[in-house]
Amino acid sequence: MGMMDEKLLLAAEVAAALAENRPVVALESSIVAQGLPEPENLRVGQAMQDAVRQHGAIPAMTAVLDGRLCVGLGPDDMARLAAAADGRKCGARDLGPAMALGLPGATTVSATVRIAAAAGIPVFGTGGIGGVHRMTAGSATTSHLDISADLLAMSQAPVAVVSSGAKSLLDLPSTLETLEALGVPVLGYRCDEFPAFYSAESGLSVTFRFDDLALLSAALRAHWSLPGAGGVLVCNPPPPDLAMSGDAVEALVQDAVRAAGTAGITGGALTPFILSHMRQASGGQTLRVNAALAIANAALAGQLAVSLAASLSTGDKR
Ligand code: PSU
Ligand code: MN
Repeated sequence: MGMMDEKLLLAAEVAAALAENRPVVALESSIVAQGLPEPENLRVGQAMQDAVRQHGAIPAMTAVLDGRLCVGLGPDDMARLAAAADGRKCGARDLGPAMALGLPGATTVSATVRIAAAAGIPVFGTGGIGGVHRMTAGSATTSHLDISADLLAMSQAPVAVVSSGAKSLLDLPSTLETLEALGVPVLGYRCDEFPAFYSAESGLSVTFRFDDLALLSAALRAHWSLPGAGGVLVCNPPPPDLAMSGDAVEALVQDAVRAAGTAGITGGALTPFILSHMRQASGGQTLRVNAALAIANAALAGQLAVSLAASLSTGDKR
């Protein structure tokens, strides 16, 4: 069956689970290689995998290694990705070139969605998705159009992405409008507001709220029963014991954006600068929230994968 199969390297337990229609959860590796600082990155990557297992599913973290798309990474693979000097942050468009060049690549949401779809994994857990960057004066994070490939990729493949929304340094209204234009449902799991990553408060609404996993699974199956339907964003607010207020986060963003302006930081260096500035200015709180929400989202993704697999085996096939 051609090129895709020989280029997809499924870990043995992932292949076995998929063959038996048991629940699997895709996880991204950019959060480990680029998203979090050492040593939190490897700890969180492992904790996300453990959380998926605790809920009865098999974790499948994705990456490009040795010219192949790996689905299911062990601790050594994660460490290798995090340490790779020539490692790339791979979006969906970067997968082919990185494979051909044999470069190690950590996958973002857009790349992970594409690989999950190729492997037949319908549920994916992550921290937060990329979105539309702010361009308004004063609080701008970019001087030019910058829209994450995550949004388009989510519209192109039938994968449910469990996340705590998008980071509040993004333009959240424009991010939601883009998801609407792309036909991606934004579903709140036990929340009415679109989460703003560090904070549960954005003042923006999800399209529908679900309080029950079986009903959420039914919504996914119904969505995917229509021809051409793509992905779904499932929103899980950050854990309440750690979540910050919307105002506190906004103040941190504004401060960081000002500091970036003063330091002349632009382009690809901007987001990492802002995140690390916020980390320091909050005494590490943003990092604690980030770690906790990523693990909680992996846990919810595990539960959702279990519920979806159960509904597929008992109900009519989709
Ligand atoms: N949000 C996080 N941590 C991350 C990212 C997003 O809380 O590490 C990563 C994800 O991999 C996401 C990517 O897909 O950043 C978006 O990057 P860009 O805006 O360049 O598309
Ligand atoms: Mn971008």
